[in-house]
Amino acid sequence: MPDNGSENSVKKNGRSREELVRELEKRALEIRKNLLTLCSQQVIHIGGDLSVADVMTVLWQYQIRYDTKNPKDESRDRFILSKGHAAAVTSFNQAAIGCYDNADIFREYAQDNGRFAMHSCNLINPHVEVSTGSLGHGLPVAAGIAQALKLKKNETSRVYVVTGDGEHGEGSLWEAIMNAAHYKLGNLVCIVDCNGLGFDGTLKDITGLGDIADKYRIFGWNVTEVDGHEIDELIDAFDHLPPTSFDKPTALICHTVKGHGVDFMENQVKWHAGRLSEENRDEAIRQLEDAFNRKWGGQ
Ligand SMILES: Cc1ncc(C[n+]2csc(CCOP(=O)(O)OP(=O)(O)O)c2C)c(N)n1
Repeated sequence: MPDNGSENSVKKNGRSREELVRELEKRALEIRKNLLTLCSQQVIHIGGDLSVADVMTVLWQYQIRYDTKNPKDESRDRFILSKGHAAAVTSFNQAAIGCYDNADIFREYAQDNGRFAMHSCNLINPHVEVSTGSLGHGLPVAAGIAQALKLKKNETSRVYVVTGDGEHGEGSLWEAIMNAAHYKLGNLVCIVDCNGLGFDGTLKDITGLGDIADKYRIFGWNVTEVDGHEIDELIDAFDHLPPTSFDKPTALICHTVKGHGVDFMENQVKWHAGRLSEENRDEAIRQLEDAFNRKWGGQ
């Protein structure tokens, strides 16, 4: 299997760091444009898709070891979307590395027997490791898979799981956090999309979650904190993951903004999920393209 997944992944080979960052930012822009376009056709969880879009782009298009033609290859990395409502951003990233075409997603989303919906199902989509949507289950399942891989002496595969900070209101996550440390699951990487908002308010008001990085540390995890919209920091964090034989699981705490990149969506609870008018979609895409061109000068 290629080092970081399919032939459509972004490779370091021969690229300067700046070129690597630019390429991944360009790809994250494409992901956001696809999300906004889909959101003008269907209701999607746009806020939490946009907050985790940069993280998912680096994970899926740079980091993960996954053969799109052989999704059950034993040596693959496993990916579990614990915040299962971010299915759209996952599907578009998988499309970017060749699991399907974007057109399949636009055509099948929320249709009878379609492979794509608000939440993903592994019975109809072979690129979905575990069906999710009910919060609080993905991390416990991921910890179980990580433990099974260790028992099978699989030293190459990692288990990546993406959780929401609001999702940490589920007690089942904390049981898994405790157990993953106890069983020294160095092959487990829990990515936390810390956008500070849940379904209907700020986490400060809803759960009193406090400092999530400190909590993971106290539970015995290796913790890295990054700005979840800085591609450069994300590359670094993934490049420096400890080996799978490490004696602690890793939490990658990503500080993000819900609705990131679109001024009328940022930090707005009402954009947790919704549908965009065509006019607002065009305005949102214009904002994202302007920001990219301002930074990279239309290179
Ligand atoms: C067990 C369960 N309870 C409630 C919900 C409804 N729900 C969907 S998303 C969400 C908020 C999750 O917040 P967070 O994990 O921070 O996600 P994000 O803000 O990143 O979208 C809730 C309560 C659910 N999917 N599952």
